[in-house]
Amino acid sequence: MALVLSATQGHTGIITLNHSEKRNALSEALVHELIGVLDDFRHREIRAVILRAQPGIKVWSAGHDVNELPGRGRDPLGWNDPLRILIRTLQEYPAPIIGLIEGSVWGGACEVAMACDILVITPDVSFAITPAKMGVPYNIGGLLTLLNMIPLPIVKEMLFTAEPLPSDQAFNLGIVNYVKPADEIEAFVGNIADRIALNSPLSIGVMKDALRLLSSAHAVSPELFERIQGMRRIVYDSEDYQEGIRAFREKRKPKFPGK
Ligand code: KGA
Repeated sequence: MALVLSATQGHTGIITLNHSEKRNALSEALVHELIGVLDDFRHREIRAVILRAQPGIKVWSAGHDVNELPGRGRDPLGWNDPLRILIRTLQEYPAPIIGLIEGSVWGGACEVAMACDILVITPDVSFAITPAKMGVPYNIGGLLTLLNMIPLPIVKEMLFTAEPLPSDQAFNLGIVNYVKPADEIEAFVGNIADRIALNSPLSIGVMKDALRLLSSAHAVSPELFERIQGMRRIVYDSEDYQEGIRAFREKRKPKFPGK
């Protein structure tokens, strides 16, 4: 069974996450298929991509596949981690990606949403960024993706509480472009894609890339980078990290010793 479905309508490509049994967790296999579809769309010069889950779904994506997080002592979100590869692919994709979101969005899937260019959601959507529930030190690039989309006090609250941010707050803060009822969202998003497809793909592609480069133009010195990596290492070497993953696998609440 395909973990990801794809279709095209004119210049628009549609990607549907299709692994609801595992709540569309971003496993290596699912990410691999998703990137394969984007490669195909790129060759076919698709001008706008819609990234969605199955209509009416309760969980848009449960985030990183927790069962694929490495054991203690290895960076859980290193450069070649599937989530990291997916985020870079979305950000570097040469045409706009519109996130059509229904249901709850968890952990790394929130970053996937934030890596989309335009977000349209239904009223039932919530975004919960949950590394603190897992003892995971989120990575530098990932924090920057979030910071580019979410105001700092809200990012802090989301990261520290790991609790869901509801759709109305996401809209009021400008994190998402539109909130639409479930029975209207598909036509609404299709219409945005059609309007984008009428414009110059070259102009749009260059502006998307320029915006990506400008918004990632933070001055991170090698010393600062290494310092943050060193701080992160303390976390993924910790008992908290082991306990977080163990608790998920045992389907219970974690008890973090804080060391
Ligand atoms: N990774 C792997 N498997 C997952 C998963 C995940 N993130 N989320 C759900 N599953 C599996 C789960 O183990 C179960 O498998 C099935 O999907 C249905 O889940 O049937 P199995 O083999 O037991 P469940 O929990 O029964 O579904 P539910 O009751 O509908 O609840 C849905 C939610 C999404 C609320 C629940 O599954 C959940 O809390 N999942 C974890 C959400 C989360 O915190 N994700 C963050 C992952 O970490 C992450 O992205 C990082 C790296 N991070 O934040 O730093």
